[in-house]
Amino acid sequence: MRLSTRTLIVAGSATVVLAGMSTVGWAAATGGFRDAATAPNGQCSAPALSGTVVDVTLADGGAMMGGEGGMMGGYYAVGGMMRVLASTSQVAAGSVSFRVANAGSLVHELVILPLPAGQAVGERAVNSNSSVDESDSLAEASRTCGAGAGDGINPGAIGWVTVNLPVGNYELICDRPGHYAAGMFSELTVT
Ligand SMILES: [Cu+2]
Repeated sequence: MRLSTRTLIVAGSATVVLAGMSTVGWAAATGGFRDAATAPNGQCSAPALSGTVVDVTLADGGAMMGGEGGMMGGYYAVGGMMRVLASTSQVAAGSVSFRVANAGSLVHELVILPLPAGQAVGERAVNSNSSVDESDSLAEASRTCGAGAGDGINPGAIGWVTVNLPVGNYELICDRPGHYAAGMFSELTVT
């Protein structure tokens, strides 16, 4: 029951992506979060979050491949379906809360990294673990139905984190092995 509900929602979202929506605003435009605080399958909700709230959807196109199970190569082969989709690309400096929904079929996470001057998103070096250097991470949302760092956000669940962001450019990434290289990054400008 739970699985089928999530699959339906994710499949609908994937269709919107295929239709060519820009990544920014996708979640808001589709109402992908329903009441904007509940996980895609309703398995958990975020508490009231302080500061500016940014909704982030983590997508892998997995639903298009039939949902659960393996097929990692398949997901990548779908082409550009592994994404970090934020409800906005610009926020004011100060307290910012990220409410992160995993709409895919794989475990994901959100890590907030400063974007070095002169570097574009997606350009970080990938190490031998198929991950990137997170040593300058400001915060991450990687806990299923919880705040802050954990073991990853399960499919259909949400996580959240609140962080004080100074003016600057940031990169929102998923650093599960291979996911950054597969396209899970997005730029956030703090003004
Ligand atoms: Cu990921």
